[in-house]
Amino acid sequence: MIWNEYYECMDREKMREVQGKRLCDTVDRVYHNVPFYRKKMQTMGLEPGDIKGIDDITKLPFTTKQDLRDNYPFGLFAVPKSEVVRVHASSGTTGKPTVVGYSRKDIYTFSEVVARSLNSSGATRNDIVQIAYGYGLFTGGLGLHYGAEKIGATVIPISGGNTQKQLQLMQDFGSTVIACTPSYALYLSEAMEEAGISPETLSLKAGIFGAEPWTEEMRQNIEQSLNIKAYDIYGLSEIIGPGVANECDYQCGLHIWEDHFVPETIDTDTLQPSKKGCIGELVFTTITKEALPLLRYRTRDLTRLDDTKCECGRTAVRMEKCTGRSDDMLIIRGVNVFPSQVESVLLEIGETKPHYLLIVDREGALDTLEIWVEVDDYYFSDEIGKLEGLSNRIKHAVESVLGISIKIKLVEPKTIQRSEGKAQRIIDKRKA
Ligand code: DLL
Repeated sequence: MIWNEYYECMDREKMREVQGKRLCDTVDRVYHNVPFYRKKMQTMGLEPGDIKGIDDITKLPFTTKQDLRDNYPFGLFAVPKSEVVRVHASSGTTGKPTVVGYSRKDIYTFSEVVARSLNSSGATRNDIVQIAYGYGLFTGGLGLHYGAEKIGATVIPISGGNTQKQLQLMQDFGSTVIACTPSYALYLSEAMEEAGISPETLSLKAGIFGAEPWTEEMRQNIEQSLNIKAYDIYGLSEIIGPGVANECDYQCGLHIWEDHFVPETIDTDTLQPSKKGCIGELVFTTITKEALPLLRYRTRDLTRLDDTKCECGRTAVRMEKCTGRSDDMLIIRGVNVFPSQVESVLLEIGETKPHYLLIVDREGALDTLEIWVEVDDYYFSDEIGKLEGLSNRIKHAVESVLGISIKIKLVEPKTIQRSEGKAQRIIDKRKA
């Protein structure tokens, strides 16, 4: 069963019509209610009437995270504060958080898109969904919560952390679905192993993992260690939170709920639309949001779009699993490096633990990259040759993918800090 067959399987031409109409309404609203957008459009010589359909979207101005910061906290809201029923915020790395707001209708939309996401991950009213995303200003916990209630599932609102309790409830309550970051899923599987809990004895069948990049190799690792099917859920607070897109059973890209969020990909240098099917920066325009409608929001996430029909029957465009953000991209001696490239290689070799950390530094004028990888205890008790052999194998494999020389440091289990939310995989000492 598809949660909202009407929209999820809509003929593409018809979808473009729906999007066009909603886009025109949104542009009209932001022009009249958000001085920031009115000014931007006026500077470009653009009036709401110039936007006649979805093809005109490329005429509109972009919005960036900096624009949200500059208008902190509520400057981009398009409704009076009395209409705002909830706010969320993301911590951000510098100074003030990014604040987002929701009207009652936006909360309804939020639960609708999360309901679709859960449903496309196979969850139904018969499931017990353990929500281990953080509750609070982060959109993960409450976002998943409302969607899971909407499909009629039984919700366990445990929030992030408290790993022993997670395991206890998972066993005692018979959770069938776990929702958390992929890195926390790894942590849970490790804790399970330590506690002598075999995943086969649990009722878990699916995981809804997102909020951070994770590779196909990581998916396999998690699926095996937890004995579940692992689905990718994507979203960002500026657009609504989790549930902007989600995988279906075929796991061949994440369906974007595009009757609410119109995706584009752009070339980051020219800011022009990327060529069809090519990787670019993902950009979203919200077309139903009331409190914080955003035009062409630059996500910094890199992916490509595929609008061919999926085997599941949905026509909703799919974004490829997003394994990198332009912000996460390290430039080391002029070479672009994504942590996900390292993750793929490590997990493919398969002789280490799936916990790693990239440490970037500078020696004189030269950038250096050291990768810490955890290995089993027994490597340290065994003869040193084994450790060296493994270290060399990893070094060569990573170097041949990245094209730069690196250092590998094999470390004992638990050396790298475990994450209850989004994992931190990079320490860039050049910025210190
Ligand atoms: O992370 C919302 C969310 C919560 C998504 C729970 C999924 C599950 P923010 O904190 O605003 O919102 O961070 C958004 O996280 O731009 C991506 O860079 C990254 N991200 C989110 N989901 C994925 C994913 C939430 N599935 C930022 N794969 C986004 C890769 C993801 N990156």
